[in-house]
Amino acid sequence: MSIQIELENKLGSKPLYQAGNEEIYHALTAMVQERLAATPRIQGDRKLYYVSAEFLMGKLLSNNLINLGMYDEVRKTLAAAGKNLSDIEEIEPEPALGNGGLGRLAACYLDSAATLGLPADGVGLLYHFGLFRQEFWDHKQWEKPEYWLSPTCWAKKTDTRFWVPFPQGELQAVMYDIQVAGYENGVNCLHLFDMETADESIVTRDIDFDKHDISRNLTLFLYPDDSDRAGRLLRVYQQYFMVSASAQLIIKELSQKGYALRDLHKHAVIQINDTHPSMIIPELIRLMQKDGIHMDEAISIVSQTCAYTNHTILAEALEKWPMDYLEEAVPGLVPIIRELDRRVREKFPQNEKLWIIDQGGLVHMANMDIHYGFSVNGVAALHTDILREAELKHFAEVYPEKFNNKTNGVTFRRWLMHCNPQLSDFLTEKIGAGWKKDANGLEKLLEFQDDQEVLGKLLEIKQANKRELCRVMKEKSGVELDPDSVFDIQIKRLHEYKRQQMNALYIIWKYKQIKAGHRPKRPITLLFGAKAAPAYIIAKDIIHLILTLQELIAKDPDVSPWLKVVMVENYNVTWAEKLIPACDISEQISLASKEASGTGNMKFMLNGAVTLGTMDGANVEICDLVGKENICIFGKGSEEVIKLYEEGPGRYTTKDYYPKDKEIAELLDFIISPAVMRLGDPENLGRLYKDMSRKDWFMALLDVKEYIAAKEKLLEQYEDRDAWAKMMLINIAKAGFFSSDRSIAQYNEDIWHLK
Ligand code: 26Q
Repeated sequence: MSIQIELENKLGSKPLYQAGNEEIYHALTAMVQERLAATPRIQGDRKLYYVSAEFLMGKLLSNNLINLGMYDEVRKTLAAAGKNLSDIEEIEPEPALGNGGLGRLAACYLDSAATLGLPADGVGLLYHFGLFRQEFWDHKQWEKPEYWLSPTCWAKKTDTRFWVPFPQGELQAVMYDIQVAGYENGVNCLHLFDMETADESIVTRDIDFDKHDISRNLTLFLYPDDSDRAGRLLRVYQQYFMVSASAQLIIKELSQKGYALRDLHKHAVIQINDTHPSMIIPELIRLMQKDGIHMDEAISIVSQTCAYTNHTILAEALEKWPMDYLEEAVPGLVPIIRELDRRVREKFPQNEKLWIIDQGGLVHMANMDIHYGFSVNGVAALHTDILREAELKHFAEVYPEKFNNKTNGVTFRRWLMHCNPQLSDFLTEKIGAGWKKDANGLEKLLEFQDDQEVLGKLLEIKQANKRELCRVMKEKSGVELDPDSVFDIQIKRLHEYKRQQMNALYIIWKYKQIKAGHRPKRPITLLFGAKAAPAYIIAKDIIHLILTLQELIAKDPDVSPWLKVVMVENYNVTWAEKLIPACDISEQISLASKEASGTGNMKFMLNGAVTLGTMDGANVEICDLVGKENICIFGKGSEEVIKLYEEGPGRYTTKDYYPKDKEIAELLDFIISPAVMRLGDPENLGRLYKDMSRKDWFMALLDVKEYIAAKEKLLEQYEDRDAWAKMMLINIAKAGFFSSDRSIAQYNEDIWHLK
């Protein structure tokens, strides 16, 4: 049956050209879901469970069409009926079940595991409200609930249910499944647990809700917290609900395959995505003991089953739960955690840093994972080195064999084929389709690095993507962008270590330059997208500064023809898919040693942007691959930065820059200048000015001058369009390493050994 007939049947025999986009969306998803159901489930004798509190899947229609091999045909069929697939996709709400990098990585990994035909399911929570929807009012962020569930959404309720014990009584976990299709391969599953008693009506104003009754609130919200805000009791309840249901699912599947519980480690691997699911270790031990397995053996089995990925070096982001929280929320695990700690203390009586429970009664979740898991991995080469040599040095000394690196990757199905079909088709035309299955094949493009026609075409495609972004921006926010300006983009969660505030200092510098008559050769557009954790005051102040500068510049006729600043509202995966293909300069400017990897940096490179960045996270590997001539690196390196921190307070001090350095002082003073204070809120601006001039914990002032100089140099280079196109080509050609297919193959080779 042709796709057209199939769709028209679903439309109750209405011709496609007469149907509305919403009707077509529902017909299409129904058709895709039937195909998914008919696609063979990936089977195996040894299976991976990727347990994660976050899966930031993004919209799924196009991704499924691509992976099921129907994308081109559907696009053509719709076009013939005068319909546009991207308009239809608009109907789908984005499930924002993740904060940022870690959640999006989990989604890329599910796509790649299925693509490689590996039996690998994701397990997590079905939050009714995803990460808050961000609104801007008065140059400030406001948070609104982001509801995404509907009877036609991709998550389907199953009959699988488990009881999870809490002091308040048992709660029933209900499993929902989202099918995950591999690219031209079988399907795996993402299992998300919800609670039938969850009650959306307890949400009062915006994202406020009654925190007390876990039977009503447990699965309502994803914690809008990115790494540095203290978690609360509810988060412990959520984590336990997730891991207890996961553990029961894993055990059930094992027994369905006919294996004994004591053979768990032979048939299952559990990848613990950061410490959020760490309680799965004591929970499995608890369940095994209940089944009559002795503690020693239970510990041994679990330790051969669990592997841990670390995603952060920020000490304040490593989860440590006060023992009394655990006693209150998960008393059943407490004796087990105490026993696990007792064994560690017995083995390492002198080495307090290795203990699970510290002197202050805090339970260090990562420490438990490292002792009682068989693998510990970082997410980029530099990050893993820092874990080995600094942050987790004492552990690497006693367990050197456990430590390994798995540099992150991204799925090229979403981050090239879907978001940049023109580039994708052009690459295929030039080098064949082999890169879709083996991303290293992109290197074939290097043959064309001096081919004027190919270089011209790359510029043309970039221009088309920039125009498309202009169209979307106009439609969504009424903002007009100039497609002939340079597009410089920084999109990521708002965090001081990522240094959006340093980019804001550049804006101030450039504004002053233009005011003084030094106009750039070509207009510049600086685009931002960032959500701040609701309780992260300074992060919100930085958003406020950027939005205030945005207005100041837009209203200034001397400057606005040359400089435009736009922060997009509610930055999410869908926005990223529009912004990344349109980018010229990719901002990756974290303080060296602080960004574990970054994955946006990879997506930009793949789409032909040039990186402006520090030697941090995976930028280091990008630099190695493309060579120093094809990336713009600036700033202090990680060793110097780590030394500055080690030498203690006072070693790095803003006094060396402010007010001492006149150029820097001018930039900081501008934040509280009358022109800015009139437009913005003096409280926010004053607080940020104070923080940046007195504390500057992430050392923006250390690198800001080099940063400005580097950006100016890159803008200069942009004017040599041929040379720039060649840089673009080399970046695209070398991006193959950052395919998540490569990451997953390495996980399997070194850690999982699935079969
Ligand atoms: C912890 C405790 C309480 C509440 C919330 C949290 C919490 C929530 C989210 C802690 C961390 C996160 C997310 C971390 C994250 O996204 N890390 C990023 O992971 C990416 C994938 O490996 C890396 O590329 C980024 O460098 C890293 O910042």
